[in-house]
Amino acid sequence: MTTTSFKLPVWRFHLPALAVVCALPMLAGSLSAAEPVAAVDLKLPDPLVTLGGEKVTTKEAWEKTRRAEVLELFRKNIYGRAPVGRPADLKFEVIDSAVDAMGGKATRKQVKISWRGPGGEGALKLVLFIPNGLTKPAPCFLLICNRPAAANIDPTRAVKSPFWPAEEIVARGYAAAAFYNADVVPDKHDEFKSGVFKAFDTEPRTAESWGTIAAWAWGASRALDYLVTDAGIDAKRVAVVGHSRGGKTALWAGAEDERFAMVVSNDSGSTGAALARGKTGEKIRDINRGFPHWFNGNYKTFADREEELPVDQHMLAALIAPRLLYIASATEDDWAHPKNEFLSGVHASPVYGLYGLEGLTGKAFPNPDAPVQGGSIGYHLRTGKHNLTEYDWGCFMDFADKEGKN
Ligand code: GTR
Repeated sequence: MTTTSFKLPVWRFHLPALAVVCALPMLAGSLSAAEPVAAVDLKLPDPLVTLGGEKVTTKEAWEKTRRAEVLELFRKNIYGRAPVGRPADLKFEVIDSAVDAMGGKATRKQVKISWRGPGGEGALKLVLFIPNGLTKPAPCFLLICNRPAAANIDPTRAVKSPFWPAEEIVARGYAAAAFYNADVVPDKHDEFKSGVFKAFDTEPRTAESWGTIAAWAWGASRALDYLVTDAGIDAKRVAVVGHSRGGKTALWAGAEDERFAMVVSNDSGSTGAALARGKTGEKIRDINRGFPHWFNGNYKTFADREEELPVDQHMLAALIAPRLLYIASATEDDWAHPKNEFLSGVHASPVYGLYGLEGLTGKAFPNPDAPVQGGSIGYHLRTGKHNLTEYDWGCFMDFADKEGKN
């Protein structure tokens, strides 16, 4: 048995809350001295003005009114509404367990999490490694894996991938958990006839019915339903992590399910962390054309009408407050638009401010490989391509560690 010397992070965990729209002028020119851009007014909706026009100045007002408004706007206009939360008959079956995984450094479990709905049944397989030798339950990183499972989240560890460096995660005192998103529903447009849609959707589907990103987020919550029951896991310190389409999913999972104590969005781009207003690369028209199943019907109507959306993605980031939020970008990922990913964090920060927490307000767009981790919203711009790497994971864990020492 090994012991780890890491300090257990004390992630903040909190309760629900709620939003409208006014113009928030933004000087993009203040972002980076190295790469100046013209001052623009993105006319962002204000997370802190209610639909009734009232200014939100306290965390109580945010939680009581505005947070629910904002969440509802995202359900209605973008991600859709899940027809079910935790199904009554959700089942957990530990189908594999080994105390001597990773050369004795971890306990491995594979858990079949299954459900049944009016239209059929389904299951996801959670792969979990818990560090051995800890004196307390382990905080956990849960990856929503959007790449082939065998090559990326291999429970045998015969195949190792930087996409999920489970050994490194365990070595730092965190439990490493992952599931394959396609277990919930495959990533294809088949008119919502398979997976969890088939199990739970009622006809007719509407323009507000959930899309695939919301379905995967639902799966992350079912994985969390298991994790909170495992005595080896600290239920109050589970982070949800995703890359690209998985990063969009992680943000939505964290917005919908406040049990996640930390949310990590890696290279999530359009309809993930990146602001839609002023976005270059992938726009709303592109994403709906390429992936018509990811979002709801209403979102299709916002093609080339970004500025008419009653929300923008900084408000999705704000829904994570006051929990930890980490946004990561890559220099060669213009399609995702790193600067607009950073700006979501900047403009979500006033909501963190209601809790007396520091976000990214006043922070300059950083140089590559110089993470900004001082507050409750972290950000880095990694040198390189659209990918999830060991460098990214190292930064996520540094951020979680650091917070624990505050
Ligand atoms: C792209 C898509 C992005 C991103 C990416 C991925 O093709 O345009 O929004 O989600 O796929 O998931 O790798």
